[in-house]
Amino acid sequence: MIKSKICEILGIQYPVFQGGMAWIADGKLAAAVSEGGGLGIIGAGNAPASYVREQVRIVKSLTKKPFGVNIMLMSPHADEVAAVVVEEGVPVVTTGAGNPSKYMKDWKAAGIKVIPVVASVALAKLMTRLGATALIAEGGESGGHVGELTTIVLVPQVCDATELPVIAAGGIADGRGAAAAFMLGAVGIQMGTRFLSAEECTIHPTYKEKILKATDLCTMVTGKRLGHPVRSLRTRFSQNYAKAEYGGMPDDELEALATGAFRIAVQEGDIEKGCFLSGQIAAMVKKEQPAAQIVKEVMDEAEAVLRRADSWLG
Ligand code: TUI
Repeated sequence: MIKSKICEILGIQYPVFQGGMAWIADGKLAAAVSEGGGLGIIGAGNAPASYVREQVRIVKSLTKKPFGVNIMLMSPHADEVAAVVVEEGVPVVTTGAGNPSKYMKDWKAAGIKVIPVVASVALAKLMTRLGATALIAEGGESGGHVGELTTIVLVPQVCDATELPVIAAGGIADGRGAAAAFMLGAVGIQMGTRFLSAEECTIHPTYKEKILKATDLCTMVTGKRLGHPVRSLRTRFSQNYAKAEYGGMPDDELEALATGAFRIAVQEGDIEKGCFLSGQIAAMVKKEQPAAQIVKEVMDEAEAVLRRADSWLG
């Protein structure tokens, strides 16, 4: 069984994180992943602090194992959510879509293990200096908010820039991807898109079906003009958005077009108004299964891949 230092640090069985996907990763999904031996993570997204508190209490009622909360730093509620994780004694906090420097001191004082997502070497170095527990290096193959660099380019550079354990994310959905991440120097992986197919993931059936039927060129990136590039499934919504983006629609109208679109996809499955966030790897997500089975299957497969690789050496 694959074990790494992140397992010891966090008290988990498998070095597998479930991405804290906004509107998707609720207490039920996070608890299922944690019960399966990985690290389940609640996605705070743009939700108010009361929602996050409620989801934290759900996880605590379903598992005694460690779990995390992802704080989306562009959220208008980020400050309140940052306080809730302290009040609720959340063991692990991950952050995304920004720089969490201003919260680090309080989180560390509360004994929280802080694991920021970084998309550049500069942020990796800053987070190392500020006392992060580990880093998630997320490449632009991922769904949602994306940085510039790919996983295969970002992960080794982040590993060289820090002494901290590095978790690889972006474009990983099976044991081959996990094995490749370990070869790049990572000690764990984070998957988002693969967990969209979990039985405990309660997204709208249309969303799940779209992921299970996705093909290689199914995703696209929109939102670059406003400085918030987002990867999602290529739908009428995303194509219309791209047309508006490059057709000179004013900024405020463009922003209004996207408002609420993630939530609409998740809860209503509306293909006209919803933005279905997805990583590029969706095409390799082929079946619905329990979250715990996903965690085990990916790590068993990674182990088999690494053993096979050894035999290449003659
Ligand atoms: O955060 C994500 N993925 C997300 S967040 C999200 S919700 C959203 N809402 C409105 C606009 C945009 C997104 C949907 N998906 N992944 C983690 C991630 N963080 N990927 C890349 C980054 C990142 C990028 C730049 C982190 C830090 C950064 O630089 C910050 C700085 O100031 O240096």
